[in-house]
Amino acid sequence: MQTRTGTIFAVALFASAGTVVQAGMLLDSFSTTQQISIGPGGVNPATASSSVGTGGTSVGGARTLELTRDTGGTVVATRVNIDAGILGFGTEPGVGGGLMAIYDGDLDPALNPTGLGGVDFTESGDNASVRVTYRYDLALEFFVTVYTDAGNASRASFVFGGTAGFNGPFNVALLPFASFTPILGAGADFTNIGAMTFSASTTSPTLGADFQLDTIDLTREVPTPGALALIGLAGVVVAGRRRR
Ligand SMILES: [Ca+2]
Repeated sequence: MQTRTGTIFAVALFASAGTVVQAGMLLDSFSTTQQISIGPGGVNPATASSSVGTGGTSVGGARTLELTRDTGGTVVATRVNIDAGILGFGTEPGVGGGLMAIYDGDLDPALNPTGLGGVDFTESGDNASVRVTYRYDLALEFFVTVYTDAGNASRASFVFGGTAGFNGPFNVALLPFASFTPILGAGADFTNIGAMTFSASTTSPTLGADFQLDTIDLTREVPTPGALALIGLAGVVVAGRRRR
C-alpha cells in the first residue's frame, strides 16, 4: 500500500513537470551560399534553378532551388539569396511566384525520391517534429514534403504567423511527424526518408511577399532539468517507502 502511494506520487510529479524542445538532426542551416534570380521583364511563367553541394550543412549534402514567377515582375528581379546563414526570398509588389527546395542527395535538379538513401528522421525514435524558423511580411503557407520512395510521401504545412517583419527574432513553427498526411500511397515512413522538399508561393492576396528562413531541423521533446530532478526525488521517495 505504501509502495503504491509512492508510485502515484511519482506519476503526479512527472505529469506536473515540463518538457523542452531539443534540437535533433540538422536539415539545413543555410550556411552554404546560393543565389538564383529571374530578371525584370520577360514572359511569365519564368523559372530559374540551381543546385549546390552543401557538405554537412544540409541533409544529404546537396540542395536544389527552383524559383518560379507567374505574375508581374517588370521592375526588379524575383530572387532567392542564401547568405550568412539565412535564406531570403524576395518579390517586388505585384509579383506572384514560388520557391521549391529539394534535398535528395544529388545535384540533378530532378527529384530523386530515394536519393537520401533512407535517412531515419526519428533518430531511433527520439525526434518528433520538423522545426522551421522564419521571418515574413505576408502570411504565406509553407509546405514540407517527405518521401520514402516514388510511391509513398507525406506533407504538412503551416501559415506564417507571429511577429511580422525582418528586424526582430525569428518565429518558430513545429510540424509534428504525426501532423503529416499521406499524399502518395500509404505516406512516408519517417524512419526511412529518401527525399525532402519545402515550398511556398505567393498568389493573390499575398503578391509581393518576402520571407527569410534561419534553420530547418528536427526536434525532440525532453523533460526540463527541473523535471528530471523531481523524477529523481520521486524515485528516492518510492525507494524509501519500499525499504520500510
Ligand atoms: Ca535531385
